[in-house]
Amino acid sequence: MAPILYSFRRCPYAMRARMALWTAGIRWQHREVVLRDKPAAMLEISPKGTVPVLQAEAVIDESLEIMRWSLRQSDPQGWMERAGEALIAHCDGPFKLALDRYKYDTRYGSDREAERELGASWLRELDASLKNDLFLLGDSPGLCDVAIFPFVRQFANADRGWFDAQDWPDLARWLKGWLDSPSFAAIMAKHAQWQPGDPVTWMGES
Ligand SMILES: N[C@@H](CCC(=O)N[C@@H](CS)C(=O)NCC(=O)O)C(=O)O
Repeated sequence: MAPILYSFRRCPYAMRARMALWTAGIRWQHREVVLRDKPAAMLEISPKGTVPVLQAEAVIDESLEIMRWSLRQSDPQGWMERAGEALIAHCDGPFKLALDRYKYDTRYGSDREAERELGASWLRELDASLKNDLFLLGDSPGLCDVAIFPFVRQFANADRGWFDAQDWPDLARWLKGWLDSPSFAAIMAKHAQWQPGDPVTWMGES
């Protein structure tokens, strides 16, 4: 049976999972989730209640694991050869923390500009490394590029004017490359909320 993916369009974790499924050429049954109204079928297999959740031969409810599972099926661009685990750990740890505290400063009672600077200081490091290479770990994309760009997108969108005014041309070029890519356009297709009994929404290549 084709795997089932519980996903939310704007979630950066779900984006990275869909990018990997798509690039691996996997065909999946797409179930669009609304976070305030999570389907019982998803909570039954993954009670922690985060997206993405992939139901394949086993249940995988961590985005990086879904990426690795997809790339074990097929890794046509050799993403696993440039995994960049340390970069991903920084993205998912300190950068995500600063991103949330920048974007939702009223909710966290945080200092918006200080948090933005914490995130930006790492982005300046990425920009410096992108001066030598087209991608974060060389001239071809790796797991880390795909795992990280959805979070940089979110950071950029928090204040697009400010982001665009920064002097990080190689970071901006790298982000734009991902956002303009056919794979990103494909995985950002809009779907109505999934309801039990709906006809299957197929995504990915057959
Ligand atoms: N570590 C998880 C994090 C996933 C996550 O936090 N997803 C968010 C949406 S972007 C979520 O589902 N939050 C639960 C909620 O908002 O109820 C992963 O990598 O898959």
